[in-house]
Amino acid sequence: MASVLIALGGNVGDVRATFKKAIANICGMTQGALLARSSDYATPPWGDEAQARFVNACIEIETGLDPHALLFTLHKIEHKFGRDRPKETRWGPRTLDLDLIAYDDVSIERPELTLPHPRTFERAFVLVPLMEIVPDRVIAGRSVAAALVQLSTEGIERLPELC
Ligand code: A4P
Ligand code: MG
Repeated sequence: MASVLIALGGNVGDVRATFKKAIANICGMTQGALLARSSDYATPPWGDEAQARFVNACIEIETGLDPHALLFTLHKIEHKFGRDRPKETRWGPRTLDLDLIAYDDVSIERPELTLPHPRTFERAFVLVPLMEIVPDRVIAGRSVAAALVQLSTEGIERLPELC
């Protein structure tokens, strides 16, 4: 079984409700166990700043699926929750984005799957939720905590738990 970190993001629709259902689907469709789930965070848009704020969260799961099968499953779940890739712009608005951040210590460099996710260390909206669940996890030679101190967390707000 592998320990996998997945980042969730979205800024279209009821994103927090989508996350709840998407996480249940991730566990069901990967036969995975949910080891940890961060809070949800409201975050300023990164990349393309002329769009609504995002909600972001991270989870850690344990799964027997290999990395490519796992990514394929995540894409199916994105689609199920309204993601329409052909109509999107890069870094633009979306209902649900599921990024594979790390899969054990596996390293892959292919366009369809790069592990660890190459933009992890540029993104406070990924590192802040990771800090809550796996602060000591080492990704590409750096701990989450050490990577986070290099970034501004301005505008990132932890959201209260949903009832
Ligand atoms: N791909 C390669 N490696 C991976 C991996 N480790 N995990 C490939 C997931 N996908 C991977 O993905 C494009 C292609 O990358 C896929 O076909 C997959 O095979 P995508 O999710 O459609 O790409 P993207 O969204 O255009 O780009 P990227 O760099 O993944 O960015 P994001 O994070 O997905 O960008 N601001 C805030 N605050 N919060 C956000 O969540 N998200 C985005 C979207 C922009 N700004 C944001 C947020
Ligand atoms: Mg993505």
